[in-house]
Amino acid sequence: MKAPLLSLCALPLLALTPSCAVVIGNDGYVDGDFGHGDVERAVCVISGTAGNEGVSGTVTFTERAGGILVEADISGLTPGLHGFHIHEFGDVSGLDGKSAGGHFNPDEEKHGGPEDRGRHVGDLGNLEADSTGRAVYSRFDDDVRLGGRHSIIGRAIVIHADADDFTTQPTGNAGGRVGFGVIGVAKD
Ligand SMILES: [Cu+2]
Ligand SMILES: [Zn+2]
Repeated sequence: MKAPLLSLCALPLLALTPSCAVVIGNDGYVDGDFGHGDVERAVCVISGTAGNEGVSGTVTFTERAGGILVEADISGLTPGLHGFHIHEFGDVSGLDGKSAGGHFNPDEEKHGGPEDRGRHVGDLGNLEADSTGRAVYSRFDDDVRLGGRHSIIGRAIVIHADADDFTTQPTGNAGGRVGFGVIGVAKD
């Protein structure tokens, strides 16, 4: 929940349109109103890329005090670690996953691990699939947002063939893209 501290319209001529509202939320970010209202939950349904059709699952992002709770439950992976990122574009038209672009990085930081300072906003670390190919992930993140400059709405989740090493620039050397989906607004 945001407690708006300030709401103003810079230009009187624009005062008739709700889209001119500027709200400084208690997360310190200036949030434009992109028509999403105050989004508190987002969801991404994962599909397999070409050749990886067995990959499926769901990723959710839920606003909580102190950050965004990121939860994933993915099946159809090979056992072991798989790079798990938010990529810049919610474009899943390319069946190899490449149309999603690179890691979401609004602050032009270096690639890193999820607990690193100054990482890409999209750097969520790795999923770890068990011997049946199922990966369950749950952690709080204080870089991703559901509004404002760090908003992940309309961007993509990409799951990779290999582990993210948190070091190689700018990708983490996580290999090909085996699963992807677009992050959308979810019912609260
Ligand atoms: Cu990635
Ligand atoms: Zn990255």
